[in-house]
Amino acid sequence: MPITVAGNAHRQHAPSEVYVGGELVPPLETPERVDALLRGVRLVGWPIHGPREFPVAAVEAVHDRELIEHLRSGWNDAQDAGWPPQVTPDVFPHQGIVCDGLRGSGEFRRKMGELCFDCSSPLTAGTWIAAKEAADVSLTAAECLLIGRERVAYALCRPPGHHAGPRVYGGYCYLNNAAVAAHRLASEQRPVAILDIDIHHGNGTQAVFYDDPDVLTVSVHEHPEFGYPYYTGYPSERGNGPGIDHNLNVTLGRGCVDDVYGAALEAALARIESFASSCLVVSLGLDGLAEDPTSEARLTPRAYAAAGAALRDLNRPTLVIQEGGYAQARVPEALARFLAAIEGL
Ligand code: SP5
Ligand code: ZN
Repeated sequence: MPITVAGNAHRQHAPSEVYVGGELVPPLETPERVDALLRGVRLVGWPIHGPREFPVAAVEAVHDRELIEHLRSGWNDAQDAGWPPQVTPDVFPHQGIVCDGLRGSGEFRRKMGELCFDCSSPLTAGTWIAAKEAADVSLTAAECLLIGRERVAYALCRPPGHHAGPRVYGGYCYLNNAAVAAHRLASEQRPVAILDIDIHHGNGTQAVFYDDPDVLTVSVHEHPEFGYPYYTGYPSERGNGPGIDHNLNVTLGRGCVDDVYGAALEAALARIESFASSCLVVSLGLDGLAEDPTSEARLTPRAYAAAGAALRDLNRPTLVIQEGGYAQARVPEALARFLAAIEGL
């Protein structure tokens, strides 16, 4: 039977409010999400293990040391500098103002603006502990695949990770759990394929592997003309240098329904099938559900069952990493149907 890895330290990251469109609102990315996801796991009965702690070197393989240091100690620096208990940048080094290289009125101020790309992802007292645990959850699940004991493992990561790039965080994401695990898997058995089916573009994962022909990145998401994060995710983004044509963006129109989603997923899977990877990492967001407030998609749990079944048919060792999904009433059923289908039930 496949296994689940989940931790508890994520609860220490629980912002009380975040900015959306300039307004402070209650956050969607909450500890209670994990409770809903665990309800889904219990519906399929997969055993649940705690994470092992890994050296931070595993994270340094995909993230700049300065980003890691900022996540680790930026909140403390901010408190010393008189910032509020939830720290969000309020000035960014926009290309319209930066003139002669990136400088700032002090290191901390420069890092705040440079390393964070949106206003919905505050640093709090427990953010580093939670983000590091999520990376450890994904690495622990990856080890299960490497040992060869499981064909499928589910990493119940929170906070999510796929918007975090080598040197930037945002979109509720701080460390890129999927990229960290994929890098670890690729170091043992190349090549690796990543399929990102969160409804938002996996810009961070794309950026980490953009030049790398050994890690194929494929993302299915709402078109950036209307879908978060708005500035990336176009089909013209195909990779760079040796990594050209090892990144594929498949975009969805407004109000996407199950059948349309299934066809888009087929195109994504065809590319993965043509790439003989030793294993597959799936960034699973459940935020395409009709009830989810962060997308315009109108999917039902049936779409996630179909995705799980299609992945089962690929028949490769598969690491499933939890990304987004905010419609807590619908998440347990969608997750359970995905997991049951990927198991082959
Ligand atoms: C990991 C992940 O799923 N991150 C998503 C971050 C999305 N944040 C901004 C969402 C803006 C939603 N706007 C709501 C408009 C109401 N229809
Ligand atoms: Zn998402």
